[in-house]
Formats: sequence, C-alpha cells, structure tokens
Amino acid sequence: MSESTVSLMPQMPHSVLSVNQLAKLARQIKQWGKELGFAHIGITDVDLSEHEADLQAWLDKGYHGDMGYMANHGMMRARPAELHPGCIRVISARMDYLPPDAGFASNLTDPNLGYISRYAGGRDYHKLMRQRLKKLGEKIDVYCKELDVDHTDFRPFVDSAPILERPLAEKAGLGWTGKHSLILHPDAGSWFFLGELLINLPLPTDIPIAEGCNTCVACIKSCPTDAIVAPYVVDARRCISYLTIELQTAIPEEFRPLIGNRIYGCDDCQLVCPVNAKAPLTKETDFYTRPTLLQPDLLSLFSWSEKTFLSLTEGSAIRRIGHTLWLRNIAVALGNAPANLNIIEALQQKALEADIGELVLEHIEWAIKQQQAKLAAQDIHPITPLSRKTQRVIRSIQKGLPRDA
Ligand code: B12
Ligand code: SF4
Ligand code: SF4
Repeated sequence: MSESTVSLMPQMPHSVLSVNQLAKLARQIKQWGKELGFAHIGITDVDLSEHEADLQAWLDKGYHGDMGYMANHGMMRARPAELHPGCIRVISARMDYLPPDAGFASNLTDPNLGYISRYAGGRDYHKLMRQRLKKLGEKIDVYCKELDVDHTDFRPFVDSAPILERPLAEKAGLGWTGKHSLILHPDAGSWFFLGELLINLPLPTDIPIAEGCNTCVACIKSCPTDAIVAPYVVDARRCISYLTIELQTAIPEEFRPLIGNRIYGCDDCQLVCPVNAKAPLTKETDFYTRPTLLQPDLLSLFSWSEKTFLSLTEGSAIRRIGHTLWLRNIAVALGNAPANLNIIEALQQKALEADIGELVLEHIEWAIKQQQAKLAAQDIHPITPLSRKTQRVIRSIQKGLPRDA
C-alpha cells in the first residue's frame, strides 16, 4: 500500500481508495446530504470509549427508569463497531424540525390548551430520516462501485438502535453538548433530530466545535421538574418527556402539578436557551404541525375516541403512546387547568365510559380532586394556574425567541 492510499477493512476486500479520493467522497457526501434535506453532515470514527464510564454511571443510578432498552445492550451503545461489525466511520446527520408559527409562549400561557413538543406535531421523523440516510448510503455505494470498490457496507440509524447519537454528533462537529445534554450549534440551536449512517469506508473525520454554554445555566434553572440533576446529566425519571411518552404506568403524583399543560414531551430546556435565538425553521413541510394539533383545546383532545385518536395521529410519533397514555396525560393537564365546571363534567363523563381502564381512571380521579380543590379555594383567593417557573419560561420566550413566541 502506498502512503497515499488507505486500505479498506478486511470485510471489504480488494480495492483501495486514495486519500484524495476519500476526501473528495467526503465532500460529495456532504453535498448529497444537503440535497437530501440534511442541514449538517459530519464524519467521525467509532471510538466512544471516553463515554462508557458516564453511560455506565447514568445506568447505575437508574436514571433510565423503565426504559429497559437503555440498559439491555450493555456497552454496545458506545461501540458502533460491535453493533455493526466492519463499521469504522459514522456519518452523523442533522435534520431541523422547528415548524413555522411555533407559538410556544401562547401555548404555554393558556392552561386550557394542550402543549405538544414541537418535534411531534408533524410526521414521525424516524422513518423519514432513515429513508433519506439509506438513499445517502446507496449514493455512496454507486459512487464506490464506479471506482471499482465493492462491498461498501452501510446501515442507517435514527434513534431506534442502541447507539449514543449525541456523543457521535459532537465528535462529528455537529455541535457541542449543552448542559441540558442535547446537542446544539451556534448557528442552528438545538431544534433538530440526529441520525447516522454507519459505514466501512475510512473517510476523513471532522473536528468537534468548541463548547459554548460558558456560565449559562438557564436550562438547569428552568426545568419544571428539576430533571437536569447536574450539568449534562438528565434523570429521565423526572423528565416530562419520559413521564408523558416513555412511562407506561402511573405518573408519580409529585410530578403531576409540575407538568402543567404539557401532554406530550416538553421543550422548556430548549425554550430558555439563548442559542436557539438563531435557530432555523424546518424545510420539511412534513414536520409542520398538523392543524388538529395546533394549539389544541384540552377538552376537545380529551373527547377523542380511540378510533379518532388513531386516525388523527396516523403517521405521527404521538400514535406510538396509544390512546390510554394519551388520556392519562390529558387528564393530568385538565387537573392542572383553572377551575371549571365543564372540565369536571367532562372528567366525570369519561370516567363512566365502559372501556376506561384503571390507569386512566386513577388519573381522572386525581384531576377531579384538583379541580374541586381549586373551585373551593376560588372564593377566598383566585389561584394562578401557571407556576413561577413556567411564567419565567414564557417571559424568556417572548424576549429571546420573538419569532417563535
Ligand atoms: C433515552 C432518550 C431520552 C430520554 C433520556 C434523555 C437523556 N438525556 O438521556 C428522555 C425520554 C428523557 C428523552 C427526552 C428528550 N429527548 Co431524547 N433520546 C433518548 C435516546 C434514545 C438515548 C439518549 C441516551 O443515550 N441517554 C443516555 C445518556 C447517558 O446519554 P447522553 O445524555 O447522550 O450522555 C452522554 C453525554 O451527555 C456525556 N456526558 C456525560 N457527562 C458529561 C459531562 C460533560 C462535561 C460532557 C461534555 C458530556 C457528558 O456522556 C454521556 C454518556 O455518553 C436518544 C437517541 C439515541 N439513540 O441517542 C434520544 C435523543 C437524545 N432525544 C432527543 C430529543 C429531541 C429529546 C427531547 C428534546 C424530546 C422532547 N422535546 O420531549 C427531550 C429532551 C430532554 C433532555 N434534556 O435530554 C434527540 C436529541 C437531538 C439533539 N439536538 O441533541 C435524540 C438524539 C433523538 C434523535 N435521534 O434526534 N430522550
Ligand atoms: S425536556 Fe422538560 S422536563 Fe425534560 S429536562 Fe428539559 S425542561 Fe426538564
Ligand atoms: S440554556 Fe445555557 S447552559 Fe443550557 S444548553 Fe443553552 S447555553 Fe447551554
């Protein structure tokens, strides 16, 4: 092998690409990535060994809660080459999801509306991104075949497999790890999904960018449930995203009042982040919020039958939680809404439905109690339904993210 060539792994015999050819291919991959709708593509090696101890500590503390899949694969999550033998590079890809007219502040201000994380109002990103990454892999394959390199081996991932997507994105130069643990970039903020293409070509790697949180701690201070237990560390069991999407059982009572009107996920740690002031809007119309989920009225969402739920959430990530957890979450938000006889009536009616299970029933009973307590107290002093933290988040959005307020 000459100095200017790099041999492929044993799994990809016979051909070599020169260093120049690999550099040209890397540039081409970035161009194809843009054409396929990715806002940023970076390349990194597969060494995540420096993250293994942090991942193990996170698991040992039980921060993954009931997400058994986080612990099931051992350290494979930090070892892409074990997950996909022969893989020596990871192409990390970013796709922006922030929809136009996000209406963050108006949604959080009105406790009679349900708040749905802005990543989830449109089409489910998993399939869309995986298909685009597959196309990227196919383009690379064709290109290599034209250069007589056979056996290009690639595998796309989006969230679905045991792989540490954020540390990989950080190494590939897509951004730094914020104190909320998400990846963010000075020009792009953090409203983006990550996906990867694991590949067996020795492409040149990119350089990580400098950390930029400095002394800011806004996300840590604003988290409604104090889930960011230390900089860069989220205790999922406290995170509203986990409580409303991942947790299959009852939401612990201590968190219910803190959830406010957030019925699917939570964006607060990103809403107060100054880096999001410059975040671009998505170019994918598929990620635009569906009209039925735009600033939706809680009582109307609560009235959806299972059939309506399944049809109106078809193709969206929300459908994955199913009608039962959907009702559980909305019941909590209704309990947190201002005192209202119509809400109590709707809760009581729902409780009478024949197919209502124990889980939803218990949350409905909790919500009715909250409503009745507020009604009783209202004669003496009106209760403001927004927590101080939420009021602060709303002011921060109005000031820092006026376009998206
Ligand atoms: C499990 C999971 C969750 C859990 C746990 C969150 C968590 N922080 O781990 C829950 C359900 C709570 C969750 C919530 C959300 N998630 Co999530 N989630 C995942 C998933 C599947 C795995 C994450 C993971 O491995 N966690 C385990 C911990 C240990 O890993 P880690 O946080 O990356 O920690 C590493 C670093 O922080 C680092 N580290 C530790 N200490 C230190 C210290 C320093 C100084 C530094 C620099 C680093 C560092 O080492 C750790 C180990 O490697 C990923 C997809 C994937 N496969 O990676 C999506 C993912 C992280 N989620 C994503 C999103 C969008 C969200 C939400 C915003 C959704 C929402 N709006 O509701 C919230 C945000 C909450 C938050 N602040 O994290 C995106 C993030 C995109 C981005 N810009 O970074 C991902 C990448 C999905 C995707 N494909 O786009 N999520
Ligand atoms: S998503 Fe919400 S609950 Fe979870 S860490 Fe961020 S602010 Fe806290
Ligand atoms: S809010 Fe501040 S500390 Fe948190 S991620 Fe953004 S810049 Fe970093």
